[in-house]
Amino acid sequence: MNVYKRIYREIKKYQTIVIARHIGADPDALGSTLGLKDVILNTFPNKKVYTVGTPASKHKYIGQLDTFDESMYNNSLLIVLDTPDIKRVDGVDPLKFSKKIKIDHHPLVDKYCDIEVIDTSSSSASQLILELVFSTKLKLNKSGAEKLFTGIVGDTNRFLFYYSSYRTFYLVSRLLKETNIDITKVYESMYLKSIEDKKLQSYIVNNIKITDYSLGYIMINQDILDELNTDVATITNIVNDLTYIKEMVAWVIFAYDKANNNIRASIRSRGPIINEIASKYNGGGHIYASGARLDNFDEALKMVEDLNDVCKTYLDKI
Ligand SMILES: [Mn+2]
Repeated sequence: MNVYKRIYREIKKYQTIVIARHIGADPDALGSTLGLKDVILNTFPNKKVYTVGTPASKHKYIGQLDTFDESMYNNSLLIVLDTPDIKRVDGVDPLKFSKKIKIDHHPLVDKYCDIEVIDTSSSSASQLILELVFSTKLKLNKSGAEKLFTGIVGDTNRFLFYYSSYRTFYLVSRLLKETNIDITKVYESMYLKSIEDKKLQSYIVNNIKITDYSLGYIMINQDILDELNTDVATITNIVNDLTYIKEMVAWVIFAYDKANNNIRASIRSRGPIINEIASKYNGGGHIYASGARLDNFDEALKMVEDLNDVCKTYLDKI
């Protein structure tokens, strides 16, 4: 039987369903989990469906999360989306559920569920949920469609990245035809920025260093964060706004994370493969989009050297 049909059968069977995703929620993690919840409730109005994990205030437009309590471990189905490693599942211990399903588009890290759909050719977890919906009797509604669209747009950076495939456009086209959502409303919720946010972007552009091999890097310590009146999550996220700068083939923002007393690195690339370097420094991710955690800025400098080597190898080949 087709794996989506098997998943549908489990969804149909369970009265209570808990949907989880990775820590550090992004639009795809939230859009896929909240979108799936909407779709399940639209199809089976009497079920109890909970989306769990720590909320992220800047993405609260996507929807409200539920509070998890221990009683939910009993007799419920767990569906984990967008999360390759068990230690990054937010808010629940997957092993305490008797039935578990994982749907993900990252390369496999841990196998921790009974049914696992891993498709690294998919742009996003939200795209896989859309595929699940269109392959089964699950019924898409407008609010679910908005959330899934948000997730796809988030992970593809508005269909910019290479993994926006014909499948992505096909599924999105069908979504738009069936639900007629207002995409400009979605884009405004996602991309409207204050002038202060744009000034942060200018700070990065004005201060980023570029090596001879087209690696861009910048180190942000606590003093700079205070001076800019921002936080580690906001500043490292600017990495997504630097995609088409001619002088850089890969770029990384390092920033001090006070809460964890370490350095967060956000890395992007438009050619060199960067996730192997990220894994070397306590991180990981996609080939062109990764993150890592470092002990201090000296270690960050070593990572700069490693990334620079990767850029050099890449430039030598093209
Ligand atoms: Mn994702």
